[in-house]
Amino acid sequence: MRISSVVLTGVLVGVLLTAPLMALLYLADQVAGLPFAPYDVFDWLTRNLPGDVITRGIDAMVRVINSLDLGETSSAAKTLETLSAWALFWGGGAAASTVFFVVRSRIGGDLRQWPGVVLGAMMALPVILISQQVNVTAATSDPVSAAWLGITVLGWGLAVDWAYHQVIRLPAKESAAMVSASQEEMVSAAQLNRREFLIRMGGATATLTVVGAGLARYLQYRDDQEYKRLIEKRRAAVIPEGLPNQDAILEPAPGTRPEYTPLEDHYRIDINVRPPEMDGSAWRLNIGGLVDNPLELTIDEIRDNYAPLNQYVTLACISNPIAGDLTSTTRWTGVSLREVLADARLQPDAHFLKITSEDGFYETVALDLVQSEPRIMLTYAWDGIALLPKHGFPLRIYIPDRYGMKQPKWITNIEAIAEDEDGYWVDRGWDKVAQMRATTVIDVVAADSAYTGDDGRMYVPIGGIAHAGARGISKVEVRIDEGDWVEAALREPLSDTTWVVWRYDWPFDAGRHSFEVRCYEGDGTPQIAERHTPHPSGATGLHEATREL
Ligand SMILES: Nc1nc2c(c(=O)[nH]1)N[C@H]1C(S)=C(S)[C@@H](COP(=O)(O)O)O[C@H]1N2
Ligand SMILES: [Mo]
Repeated sequence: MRISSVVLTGVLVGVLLTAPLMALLYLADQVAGLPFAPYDVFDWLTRNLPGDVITRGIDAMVRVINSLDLGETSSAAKTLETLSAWALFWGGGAAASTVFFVVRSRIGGDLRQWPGVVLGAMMALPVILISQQVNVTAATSDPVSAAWLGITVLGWGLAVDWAYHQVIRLPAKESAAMVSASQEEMVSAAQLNRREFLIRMGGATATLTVVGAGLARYLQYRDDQEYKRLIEKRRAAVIPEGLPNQDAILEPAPGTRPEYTPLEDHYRIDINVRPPEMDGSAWRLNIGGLVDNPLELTIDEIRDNYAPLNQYVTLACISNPIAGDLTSTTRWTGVSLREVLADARLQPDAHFLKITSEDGFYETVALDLVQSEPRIMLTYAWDGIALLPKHGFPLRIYIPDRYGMKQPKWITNIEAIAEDEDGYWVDRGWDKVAQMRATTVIDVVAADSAYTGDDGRMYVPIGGIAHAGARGISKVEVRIDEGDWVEAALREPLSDTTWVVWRYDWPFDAGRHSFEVRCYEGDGTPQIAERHTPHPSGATGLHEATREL
């Protein structure tokens, strides 16, 4: 058989056999919480690639999402990552099978199943090691997870070897037996056998894949629906009191984003294709290091032994571009970190806290900051209900005025240390402090809501938000067609750490117009007007919009 046919057959067999392997892993993951290796492998790669490669990858992804209009950035990004993870594993399987076909055809000889075992083991070993190191998708114990991946990937290796024998070796034997047949007849008979075999194998593996993946997908869908119902029921029971600024006078311009983000619309950014599996009842918060009284707290102990704090918070990702959608507002509930630390009794040489998460994420926060900022909070609820898995169940931290990258979710450990250390994204080239930049956005030029004022003129409400971390907003100004800056009206915000809704009623003038907006922080500091990319310290620049009216 020619080398090109060997390669092609290797690719095809790899594609056909890796698909049902992934379907089987996915099904077992849904049914029994066994590890889903494709996500683990992808997450491992993104954790270990150099920071600038990752940053460029994220940039490119965000640009694709925006230019193709794929909807809300963070959920579109997760969908793309999910597809990439499946594609990567599939491609990896096909590549390994191809190499196997080529090498196997060179070795020759009758080695029985050994080559399959070797292939399976060579693939299983890294997959097991990676999956256990990342340890994000499995709810099962390490030995069970390892055994499961070992058996399935080994089985896959044997199947590839078996297919090799069927396709490459057997037709040769059969045709050798056909003594009376001509050379061409033997070749075409072998090709026919091969084709028939591959078609049959394709049919069988496609069926397995569709049935397995379909069943798993259905199970996940059923879980999701049940979960949604649960969330709705619990939320209705927990936030009865209405929003703190419900008496605010200024009405947002119609079309301004919701001031309080519906929880299901809150952006999500983290280093995992899927949130890590957390067992709420087995989970403990370990507080150790330079403390006299190390603590191991259950989530109930955190909730019951300390006074609850409720804070309305606008969180933003440092990757959020000007006017991007990686920022949202909800109500955070938790306990003051300072109070919990008092019980752990910090030693005098403790100056920093190193926070570590289930997914391997980590950050360090200065104790000076923690001691002077009672709003720093170990958070266990958002929007009145326990944190959703994707938002950090069971525990995350809140640090006012900092971008999301400084605020770990799925916290498992807090260690008091003497020296400062860099966090996950700082190690990958992002700003060490990551203080939120002041930003203003035009959400809407509400031409549909034009009205006639008392002066007989037509007005068009323009509106949006302004945010400067925990530093407040003292003024927002709007400029039309590069004219004079005019002051907008501000709505009383939900809190002094949330965004502020602004509105300017513009004396309408038909035609094409440009609109710009800028804000001033609480102490009068103007928003930075110079344009800069989100990397490495958060985007700066003024939002401009052009509208034909
Ligand atoms: N453990 C963990 N915590 C994390 C991250 C992560 O990848 N892992 N990402 C951070 C980043 S970059 C952001 S912007 C916020 C986003 O929080 P959200 O997804 O709940 O909106 O989580 C932060 N906390
Ligand atoms: Mo982020």
